[in-house]
Amino acid sequence: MTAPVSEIFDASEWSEVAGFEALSDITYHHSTDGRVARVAVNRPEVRNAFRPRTVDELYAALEDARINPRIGVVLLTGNGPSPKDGGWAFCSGGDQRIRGRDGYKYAEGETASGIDAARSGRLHILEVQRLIRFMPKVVIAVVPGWAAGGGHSLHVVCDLTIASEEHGKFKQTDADVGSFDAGYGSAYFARQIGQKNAREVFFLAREYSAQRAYEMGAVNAVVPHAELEVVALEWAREILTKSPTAIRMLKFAFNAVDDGLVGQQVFAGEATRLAYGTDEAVEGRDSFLEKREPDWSPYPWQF
Ligand code: S0N
Repeated sequence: MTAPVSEIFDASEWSEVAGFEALSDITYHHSTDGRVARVAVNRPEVRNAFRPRTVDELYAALEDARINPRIGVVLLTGNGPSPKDGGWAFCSGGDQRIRGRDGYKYAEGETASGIDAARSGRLHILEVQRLIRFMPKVVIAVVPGWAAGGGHSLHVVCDLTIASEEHGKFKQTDADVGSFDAGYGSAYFARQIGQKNAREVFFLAREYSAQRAYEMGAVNAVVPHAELEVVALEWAREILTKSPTAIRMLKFAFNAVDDGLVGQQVFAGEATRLAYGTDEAVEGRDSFLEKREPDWSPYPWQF
């Protein structure tokens, strides 16, 4: 079955991904050369708001991209336009129709008393944020319309953002709807665009054009709507010409300063991985296995 995709989606560039035929809330494609993933929220009638099922599907597709050694760049976007009014969206955050006092109902139609207590109130969009943050691939937010609420946070946590000149719009509605992303969505956003700007975006919950978001430093490029996905794929292909190890180490280096001990742990893990590839580390392992003293003499105390 071919899922409906976006008006600005070029089907000749993409293939559906085997094993992901049953998706309902997102679409998931790989570029024909298998090196770029395109993950798109596919609920344009509600400005691509996410419900728990959407988040589950986003997580599964992003995790698949993370562990695929051919994939180096992920494009995260929203399909459109809305069949109801022609509006475009990247993502408008949590689906407010199913947000209860006890968190998000897992399935539409669940009553408060029927909610699985183990899943009640679980804000697992934060797990998607962490997957984007910690995957050793470049994730580009491709914003064809509204990035609002938790959708705004998703663009914030992506490595880069490219927005539609005509339809790209940004708004942090959290304070309008009694919600707050107190993690990457706000604190890290302030690191990106400065405290005063970030506080304005959250405290006033105004609408910002793609151009204004670019001027604030929240967006990398503003491009004509019809060319949005073309440009995003060009950026992805340019990144793919670079050293995968250099890109991975750079992403984790950029992250580390804001991620505390977790950031250090992730960066250190990559350093250890590099060290294991040296003759020096092999000598340490072999000396243990051969029950002898290690011979470090070939390895100087470098300066
Ligand atoms: C996006 C906005 C500004 C677009 O306005 P516009 O163009 O005037 O369109 P509308 O007519 O308003 O919308 C068209 C149709 O889409 C429905 N709709 C839009 N957004 C949502 C939504 N989020 N949930 C459900 N429906 C939505 C409209 O109702 C309309 O439907 P019809 O045609 O039937 O009338 C504007 O739509 C807007 O402001 N949307 C709401 C944005 C918002 O407040 N989102 C929620 C913010 N909070 C979160 O996202 C929290 C979730 C989260 O990410 C999080 C973060 C940290 C910790 C926890 C969480 C967590 O998971 O909760």
